[in-house]
Amino acid sequence: MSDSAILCRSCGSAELRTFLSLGKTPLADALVTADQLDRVDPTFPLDVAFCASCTLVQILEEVPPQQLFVDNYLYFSSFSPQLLRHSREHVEALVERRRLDSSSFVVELASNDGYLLRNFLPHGVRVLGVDPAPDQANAAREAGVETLEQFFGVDTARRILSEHGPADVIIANNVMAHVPALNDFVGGMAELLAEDGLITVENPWVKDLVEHGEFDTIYHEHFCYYSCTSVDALVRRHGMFLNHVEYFPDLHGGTLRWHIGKREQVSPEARRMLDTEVAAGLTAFGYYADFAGRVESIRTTLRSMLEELKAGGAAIAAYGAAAKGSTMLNYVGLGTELIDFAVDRNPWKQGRYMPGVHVPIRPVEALLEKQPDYVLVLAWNFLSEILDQQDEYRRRGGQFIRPVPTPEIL
Ligand code: JHZ
Repeated sequence: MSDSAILCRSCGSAELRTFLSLGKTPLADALVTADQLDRVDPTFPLDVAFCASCTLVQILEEVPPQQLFVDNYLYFSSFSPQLLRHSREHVEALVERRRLDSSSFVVELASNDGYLLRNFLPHGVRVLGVDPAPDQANAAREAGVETLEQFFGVDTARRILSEHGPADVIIANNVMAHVPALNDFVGGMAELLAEDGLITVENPWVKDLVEHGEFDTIYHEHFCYYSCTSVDALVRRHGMFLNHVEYFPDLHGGTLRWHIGKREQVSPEARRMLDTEVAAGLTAFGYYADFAGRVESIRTTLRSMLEELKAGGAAIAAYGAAAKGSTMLNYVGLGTELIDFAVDRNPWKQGRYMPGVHVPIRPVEALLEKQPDYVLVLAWNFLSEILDQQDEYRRRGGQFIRPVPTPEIL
């Protein structure tokens, strides 16, 4: 039974079943400027569905990528030391295991500000970044990373192939979720990859999203929410194989790194992960059926917790003008009547306002200046990093609130 007019972005099946509706929300990264404060921000439906045919979880709405990643995109990867460390380690492992040197060619899709590719430069490896966001592409070039300012798909793949030859390694971190034309994207990777080349793709795991209540990572930029099962089906359609899987439980709420190649060499870890997903039920609709109820209960618990604190005279701020923060504030209904301001390290975001709710975004130093009683951690994926960094705020009596998996004052 299908309850949507759209077809699955991966397999084209009409068997999409909706299991969660977050209502209509604004674009999560469309941070509002001071002169836009009088307007009502545009909102778009945010409904999530399961494909009964290939198991891919996806949203039904399709906001044009130009609007999402070019016109309204202030996300720079380089603001998290944890992510920078993770990326550096990934590069070092690739250089060593694949014996990469000046004869090798590495392409990264969604290379952002060059946070990852720049680690290849000391090894003399030829690199090319592909990213449509102009400010991020410029920052990458300044870091010495050649960058093609474009969306990736079969056409871009052919252009790169004719100018640079096949890629020995293609890296696609937190981008496969961001692509509506999924088969064009994966088809492009298949064309560009050398016969013995390796693709690594990283993305949060839908199992962690569901089991840890991470509903706020659902927003219009994220068209798809992956499992090993859905990735396996997707890459096989393009003559490639999911050969290996690595798991990083602390990255972005639980991230998988899929190793994909043109030769079938499936590791015991990859088989185990596929089996785990079947055993956990991820491959059937029932697994997702009670998610909406759990999300609703996070909403009511968090809202009443903050309302009670506020009624008792507490001042409340938020940490992280993250995209997921926008889903959290808008879905739960947290505006300036409860949250005085949000802080963020990214200077591109400071001075703007959170979409929809118009909570102002300040530099992180505002926490010590204003010393609010509580800080709701919107960027909960960086919680331990933030707690370490905010030692002084806590020493002075400030307290943090984590919204998921269940709202909790730490
Ligand atoms: P962060 C982004 O989502 C965007 P977001 C994107 N759509 C995606 O897929 C995921 O990442 C994976 C700030 N910060 O990274 C930086 C501090 O202020 O969780 C960011 O603005 N101080 C591509 O936006 C925000 O918090 C700090 O110490 O939900 C975190 O956003 C740290 C560590 C971060 O992702």
